[in-house]
Amino acid sequence: MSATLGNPTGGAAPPKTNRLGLPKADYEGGKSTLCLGCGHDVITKQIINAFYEMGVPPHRVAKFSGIGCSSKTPAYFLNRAWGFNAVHGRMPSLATGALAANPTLVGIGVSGDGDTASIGIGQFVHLVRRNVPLIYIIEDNGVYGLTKGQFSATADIGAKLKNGTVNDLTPIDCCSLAIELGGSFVARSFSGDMKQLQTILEAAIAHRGTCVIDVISPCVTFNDHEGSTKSYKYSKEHETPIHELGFVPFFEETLAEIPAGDVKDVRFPDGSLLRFRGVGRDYDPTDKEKAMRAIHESHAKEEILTGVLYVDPQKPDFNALMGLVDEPLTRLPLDRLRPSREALDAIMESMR
Ligand SMILES: Cc1ncc(C[n+]2csc(CCOP(=O)(O)OP(=O)(O)O)c2C)c(N)n1
Ligand code: SF4
Ligand SMILES: [Mg+2]
Repeated sequence: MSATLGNPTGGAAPPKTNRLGLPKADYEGGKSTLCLGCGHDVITKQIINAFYEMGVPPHRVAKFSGIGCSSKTPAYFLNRAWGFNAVHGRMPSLATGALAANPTLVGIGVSGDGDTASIGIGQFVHLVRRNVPLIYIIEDNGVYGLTKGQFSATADIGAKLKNGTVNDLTPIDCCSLAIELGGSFVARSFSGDMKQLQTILEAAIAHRGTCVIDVISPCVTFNDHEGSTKSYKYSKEHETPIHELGFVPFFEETLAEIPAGDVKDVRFPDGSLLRFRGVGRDYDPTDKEKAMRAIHESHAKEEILTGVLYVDPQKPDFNALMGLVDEPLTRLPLDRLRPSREALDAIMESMR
């Protein structure tokens, strides 16, 4: 009886669809095998929401990851996308190659704080300085969840493990590092702040260049206790959004959530608009020095500063800097793919 409610034809109501006519189910993936309550699963849900709302065709997406609980998550979203699971910490070089070979794909990488800031730091820094067009999510829980909870390089000084071990090594802040390296979209969020996270992800889909999104994502099994600075309770109490965010994708016209007025608007090349309203602070997300200062001050105040901390939508991405063509290399005929005999002869001649 309940199946007929609200549907005069008597059949099941058709599912809600996005601008491509696809239901949310087309953006989902396999069933998660992570611990119940893991922050990473909440991030997965927001990735599904963001790609659905933005109406990205799932088969136009390439998913990348390394090794870790976080790196398992691309299996739990966008089943119909392409996917590649790299060796621990080596996802950036794979993604760089794949997205150079086919720039028509929307690239999303999911990594962990260990996969990025410990073993993968050498790869991460070069991805950012090259501005490879990849949405790079760090699911940051301060520990190596998959190998039973050792401190990672993002663990705060004074943070305590369950067994009482205290971290006294300086943490790496992936956001300030990314801004320093010329990152063109740098954000921090918290898995417990779902609305902000979804808005950041939607804006990242519109951006062309590396989007570093560091998401505090509590590990409920190994790092959610008293004395942890990445627990759900600590993160909830210390999260400090630096602004309110509103996003209008290029295919919509109005932004009802945040009225114009005391706001800053940033427009992306595709016409999408990101609107920032300050929350009692003098903050400009396009000012690199202010962003760095705000992050440093947040450490001293023990705040977890969240929002889009820095953005430069005009910075050319890696493919543009390299002068690559917009078409996938596999579709180029041989005469466009390799230099002609005359061109090679001229190079040889020049070296005589
Ligand atoms: C080359 C190599 N070294 C070490 C490991 C063991 N290992 C697997 S996952 C992992 C850390 C994962 O931590 P993180 O990236 O923070 O992901 P999380 O599990 O916390 O989501 C380590 C050290 C490995 N798989 N390969
Ligand atoms: S060990 Fe931690 S990070 Fe891994 S699935 Fe469980 S809660 Fe999540
Ligand atoms: Mg981790």
